[in-house]
Amino acid sequence: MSRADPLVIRRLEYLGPMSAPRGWRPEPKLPEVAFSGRSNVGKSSLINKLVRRKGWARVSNTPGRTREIHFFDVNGTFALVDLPGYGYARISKERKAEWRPLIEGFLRTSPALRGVVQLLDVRRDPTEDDLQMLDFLGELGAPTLIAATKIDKLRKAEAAARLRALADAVGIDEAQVIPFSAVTGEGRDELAAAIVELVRQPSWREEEPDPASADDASADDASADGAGDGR
Ligand SMILES: Nc1nc2c(ncn2[C@@H]2O[C@H](COP(=O)(O)OP(=O)(O)O)[C@@H](O)[C@H]2O)c(=O)[nH]1
Ligand SMILES: [Mg+2]
Repeated sequence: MSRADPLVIRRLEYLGPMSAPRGWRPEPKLPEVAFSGRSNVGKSSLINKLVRRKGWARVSNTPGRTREIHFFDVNGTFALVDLPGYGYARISKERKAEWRPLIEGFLRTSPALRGVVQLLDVRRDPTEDDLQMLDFLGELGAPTLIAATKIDKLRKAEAAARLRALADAVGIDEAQVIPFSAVTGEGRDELAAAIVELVRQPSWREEEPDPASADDASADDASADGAGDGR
């Protein structure tokens, strides 16, 4: 019954952290897939399962402590981007708001971003932060996969009902939700295959005009210089 692994991990390399909007980040040489979710949703566990490394992305007992964006080179094929977990109740309001400019700035500006894996705990209703993130991704137009985490915590019938409720709550088709368990490995290959597919697609952003190659645009700029717009 074992099918071929859609994502064999041959090489894994940590590329470094981004800690501020417009701060250092690795050269965007590889297509990027970002992982988003609130603290404690199971993001580190999911990433470890995905890349088949125990303890690769730190499974933290103090959620909310990781405030940087971490970049990993997977097989030299794509960059796995681990976004900071957001919305942990125990940290102050001020702290809570820190994630927004960093995460949203990255998602808005990275030229290499191909899509986002949004994690939702299958047992819980999406939080206000979850819904805001999904709205933001919708506005951006970024291809988004939904992973419903900790599916092993529910019995089959319960899980099916919760998956339906979750899909309803975020307004997407149930078929777009990938049930996932870091404990049993359920959903690992399905998620891996979806990511591989995402990485193969051209960026949804490439439909926008490329300013570097737009001759007409520079001609317009030149004529605008003489227009005396006061700058
Ligand atoms: N039963 C179960 N527990 C999980 C699963 N994924 C994560 N956890 C647990 O949930 C807690 C938070 O996981 P972690 O990966 O650190 O979440 P993060 O804060 O989103 O990175 C830890 O105690 C994990 O052991 C899962 O699929 N099944
Ligand atoms: Mg974590």
